[in-house]
Amino acid sequence: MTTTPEQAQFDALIAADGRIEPRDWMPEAYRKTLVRQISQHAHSEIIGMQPEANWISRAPSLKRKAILMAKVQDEAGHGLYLYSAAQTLGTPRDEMTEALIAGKAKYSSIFNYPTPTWADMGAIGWLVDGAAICNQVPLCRASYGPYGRAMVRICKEESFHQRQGFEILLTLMQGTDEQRRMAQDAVDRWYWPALQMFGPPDDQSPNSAQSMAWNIKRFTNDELRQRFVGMLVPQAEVLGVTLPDPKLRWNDETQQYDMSEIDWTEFFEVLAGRGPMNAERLRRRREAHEDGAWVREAAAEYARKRAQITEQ
Ligand code: FAQ
Repeated sequence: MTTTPEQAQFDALIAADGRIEPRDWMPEAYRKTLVRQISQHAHSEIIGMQPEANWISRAPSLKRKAILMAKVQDEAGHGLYLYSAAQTLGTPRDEMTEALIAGKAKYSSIFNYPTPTWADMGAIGWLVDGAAICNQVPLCRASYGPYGRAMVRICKEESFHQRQGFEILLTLMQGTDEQRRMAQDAVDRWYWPALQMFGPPDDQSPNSAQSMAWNIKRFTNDELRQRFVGMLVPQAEVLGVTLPDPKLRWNDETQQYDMSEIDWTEFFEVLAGRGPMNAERLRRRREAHEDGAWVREAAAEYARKRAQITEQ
């Protein structure tokens, strides 16, 4: 196959670690993979509002409530920047939303677990936002300009989210025996799903090699998972919680953490829509979309009238 001048220019830009912008020529497969990843990421932020929204009305103090509300609003904002980034690739937002509510689009497995206690707010901030940061900081250097730039702001906000989760757990760990048990129980339930956020193991990750060649992903799923565990170990010591893996220890020879086998059957079940909360998350999302129909109609009508006025 002969290389076209556009393809050669694209390849040269990628080789020089440059940025691809919306009006630049790009291979269709590059565009498709970006729409896939960015839209899944946007859906995750939007669905990801639900597990924490569950606790806004029951937060233990006014201050906690204000912080949690701000965090959940941040997630909505992240979803919006990401949908905007995906739209620059030519896929309309409506199309992405339709795919989500029809149950055809993927979103992160992590948001299909329930949040039965207040300590879950701590565990989500510490572990889920912690994993999100670990995975997303390298995405600030993604070769697609609008995605990389959106990630910079998102990562700053995620890092505040992670600290607030850590602080919730620290407060509980300094409390009564019951509060400490509640914190440990939440860590036990969120630890393994948080490790699964990084995606399947490298030998079962069909997209990694190409995404790395295009400088979208900078590290493999397993590399980032290892980095995350390395980040958690000293923080767990400060908190006084135990990471629920009896085999977890540093291996001097391999220069990485040994750990138990992750339950990939559970992961693939969740991806297939059979996790504990998949049906509920989609039902709620559909309902919110339907409830918002009048807002979309009113906004469209307002825009139509404004356009008429400016035409006159
Ligand atoms: N869940 O070949 P790979 C957040 C899918 S953070 C569901 O390795 P890739 C913040 C994958 O899409 C969470 N599906 O794929 C927050 C692919 O399916 P496809 C969101 C998963 O793309 C915190 C297939 O498996 N973060 O929202 C998962 O190279 C607190 C094969 O996998 C991002 O989206 C999974 N865990 O690597 C919000 C980050 N893992 O499309 C609220 C950006 C894999 O071929 C509260 N995304 N799959 O049908 C990425 O970095 C990558 O897309 C990976 C997957 C690493 C997720």
